[in-house]
Amino acid sequence: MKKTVLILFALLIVLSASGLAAEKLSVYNWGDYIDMDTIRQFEKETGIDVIYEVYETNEDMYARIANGKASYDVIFPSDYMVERMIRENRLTEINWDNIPNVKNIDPRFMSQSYDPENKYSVPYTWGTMGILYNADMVEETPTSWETLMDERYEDSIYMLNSPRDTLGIALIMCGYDLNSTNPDELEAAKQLLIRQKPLVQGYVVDEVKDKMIRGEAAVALVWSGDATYCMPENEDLNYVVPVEGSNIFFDAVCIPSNAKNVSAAEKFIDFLCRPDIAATNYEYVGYAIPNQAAIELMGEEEYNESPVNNPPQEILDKCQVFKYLGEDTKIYDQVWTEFISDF
Ligand code: N2P
Repeated sequence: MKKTVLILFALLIVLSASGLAAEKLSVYNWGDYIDMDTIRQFEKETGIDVIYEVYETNEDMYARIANGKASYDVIFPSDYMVERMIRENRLTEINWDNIPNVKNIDPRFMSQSYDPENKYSVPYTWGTMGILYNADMVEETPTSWETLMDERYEDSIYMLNSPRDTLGIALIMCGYDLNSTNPDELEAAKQLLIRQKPLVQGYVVDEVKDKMIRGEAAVALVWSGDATYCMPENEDLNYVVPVEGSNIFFDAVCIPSNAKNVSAAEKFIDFLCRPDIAATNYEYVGYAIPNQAAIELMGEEEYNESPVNNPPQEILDKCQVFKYLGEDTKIYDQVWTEFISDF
């Protein structure tokens, strides 16, 4: 009896010691923004355990990092949020010697305005905002953001529960710049969203995909990659970037300044830049990718067949990137909280 207890004890100690020894990498990403097989393959190849958590918006991710309660090794901020986090010293400079696969990234996606010397971010995906519509449920093919105010779609519109995205589009609909910091213009955008309320079935983020696939609404404000994800699942679904112009976004991979395992983070980022990994990951995620070698691997022609991920230049020319607005971000926070809390 004594002996058995002792053996059990010894076993416990060995088990917990090996548990401690396993290297860990903590990844914080948008929902549905990586193929879980990509993670499993990374774990298998490196022996590193990935702890994976998801968020729905840049603002949620930022709040969690800024309040200091959590530390992550890898995050996926968008352009304006990269800019903000650089300015606030919240990101680690990337050691490019450890990311040799960056050579696969099309140089056009490097050194953009949000990280001009490309010190802190590795391009991951890009896309536009637009309208996902169900051709069977709309009266005519949408071409304008006005569709989102069309009374025929009462209770049949989904909007994004994301402050910059939804206020940005409302600003465009009012004829203003999507980076406006003018309080009167933001108030006008909020009033427009209040007028729109009876038409809106819900403010959602990741759930929009299943809802649109099931045909629960006629139209939805979405990010292009979510349209790519939905369209093969329901042949009535289609995507349009409205004529008034829209937002184009660039999402990146970064290492927060309080990361605990920078070397594993670099291994992970380099892995994501590998052409075979970027290609299979693209098949799942659906967002356009900056990885030229992966695109060639999949076949450029096939990749370019997606009208959602390859909008014509005249459409791209009408799209603008969100900028970090400094102190004026507070106006957005305030207007958005006022609006969404009594939706
Ligand atoms: C994926 C989130 C995409 C982020 N669910 C758009 N910037």
